[in-house]
Amino acid sequence: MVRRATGIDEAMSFFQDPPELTNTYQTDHVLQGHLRRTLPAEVLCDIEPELQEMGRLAVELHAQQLANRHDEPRLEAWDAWGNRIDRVHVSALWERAAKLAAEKGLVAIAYERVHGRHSRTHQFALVYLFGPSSDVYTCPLAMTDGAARTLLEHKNQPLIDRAVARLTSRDPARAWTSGQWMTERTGGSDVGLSETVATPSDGGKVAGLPGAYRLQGTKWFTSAITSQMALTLARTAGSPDGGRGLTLFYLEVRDETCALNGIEVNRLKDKLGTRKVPTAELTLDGTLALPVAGVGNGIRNIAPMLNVTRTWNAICAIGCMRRGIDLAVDYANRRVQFGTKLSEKPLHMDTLAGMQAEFEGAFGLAFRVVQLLGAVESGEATAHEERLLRALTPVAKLVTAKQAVLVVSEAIECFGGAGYVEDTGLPTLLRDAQVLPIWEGTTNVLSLDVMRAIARDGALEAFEEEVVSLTSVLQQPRLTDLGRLARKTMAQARGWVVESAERGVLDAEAGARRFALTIGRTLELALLLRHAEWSQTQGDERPTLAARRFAAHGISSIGDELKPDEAKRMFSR
Ligand code: MFK
Repeated sequence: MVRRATGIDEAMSFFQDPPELTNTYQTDHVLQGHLRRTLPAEVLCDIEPELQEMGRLAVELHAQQLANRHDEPRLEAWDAWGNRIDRVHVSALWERAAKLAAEKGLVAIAYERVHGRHSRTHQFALVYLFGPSSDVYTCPLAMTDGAARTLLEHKNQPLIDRAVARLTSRDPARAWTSGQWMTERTGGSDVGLSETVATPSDGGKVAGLPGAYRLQGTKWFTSAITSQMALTLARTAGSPDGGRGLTLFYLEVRDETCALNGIEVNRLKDKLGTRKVPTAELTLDGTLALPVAGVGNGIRNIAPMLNVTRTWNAICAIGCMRRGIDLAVDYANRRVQFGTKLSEKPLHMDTLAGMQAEFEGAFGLAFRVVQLLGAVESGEATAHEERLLRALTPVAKLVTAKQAVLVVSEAIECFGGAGYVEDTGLPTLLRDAQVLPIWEGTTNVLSLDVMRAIARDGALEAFEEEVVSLTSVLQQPRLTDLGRLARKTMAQARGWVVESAERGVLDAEAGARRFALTIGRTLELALLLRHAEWSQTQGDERPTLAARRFAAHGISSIGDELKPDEAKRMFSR
């Protein structure tokens, strides 16, 4: 027995065993069930060894996370002789994660497309396992995936030739990551206010490619400044105000001599969470950059990147929920209070069941978006699937992010005071979860995006069709009852859209968040039910239990609403 405190008789002292992880693929019946239901058997057989290995690595990396808690990024602005070098040092875990991510193909798999429409599921199953052990290395990976997709979508062949092979490389020595520099001091949500200007350079080139502009401005919140390239926005002379007047640019952070491309790193951000991510404030002063898709319509042109990174956000949200629950369940089997293990306490198990139900709902929605993305990218999507992907991406991002904060907060509470103590590593989980509803569009901004998709892209019909098709296959009586609840709530949501449109734009805006959350939870329930129906045929009742508990939490936040002026009056003095 190890003596763990000096001067205390071991026989009289108690030490709590900490929670432990075991291979996070082998112990994850939710992921396994989803893959068995949605993938052809030969695809699952092919990818399962990778999943097993990632589940093993997740445990190993988790131990490294705990051991290197204080290893945070550092900016070395000057060298000994007064030269500005702006070198950013990252943690040892980040260096390892970069190598692993390339070797395991965490971005590449989506572009190699070995398993056709299932390649995105393959990729994101690995990302889901890797994410919570990576100290948010998923951030640069998400942007890298988004950049590759955006360059391909715009068919900019010279930039595809230059960058995409690197962004999707499995060779750590060759692999690049990309930044996504959008936010300025004027706004992270209202990107159309961006002040950075772009002026045609006189013969300037980027990587030997002509037609470069020089950028002048400040980027206020640039995640993962260690990337080799970035996509960014700037306004050319004479362009109109707003997002339409911005242009999407490609730039490389350093030139072939390793000198910074007219970029100064002013400082790294001191943030609540994602502390291992080197997030920087930058000054662009003559940065050479190439337009990706002509001049103008920068926000529309960067949208493919946003949609990919928002999908990563949803997957990372379910990954961190799963991690919190994993640790809390293991702990419940170790911790004894009031005479029995916590796992024997009905109230504690009821609490864990509530968390698990939220996680399983979120899981189904996030992986449905992944499935749709795979179908669209492989050219096999129906018109319904294409419309649904556009509308479901912001819904999944916003609802899963909120669930992640809630579930991870509960997971911390499951440890009592220990969960509040830094060197258990548990507080980091909550801090890192808190970014999920903020970056890549806040809940309110994404709710407005959902309303835009309803107005322009037939999203309401796509949501309805999805709920009907998922619930119409249900046969088990308990599940059909809940299916009726999902359809009823969907009808209520449609009624709200129609009525609020009649009442005017302010009412629709005020209710957008409650509407989007309602749609998200309704679809989560419908997807859970669909999965539960299949699981029953496999003799597995767990998804049915999760669906029942999820429904008991409620799925609608539409009801007796305040009018916008009433909400304002609550704060009148
Ligand atoms: C852990 C994994 C995740 C890791 C990620 C880490 C990286 C984090 C780094 C960042 O956080 S980067 C910053 C992320 N910033 C945002 O997400 C911006 C949030 N704000 C919005 O999303 C606003 O809604 C938006 C800037 C888009 C609003 O700007 P505008 O100027 O009012 O745009 P508008 O008029 O709504 O849309 C312009 C065009 O883009 C329209 O098309 P048209 O020109 O044809 O009319 C829109 O339809 C189109 N568009 C906008 N959003 C779209 C879209 N198209 C498709 N999908 C979308 N989501």
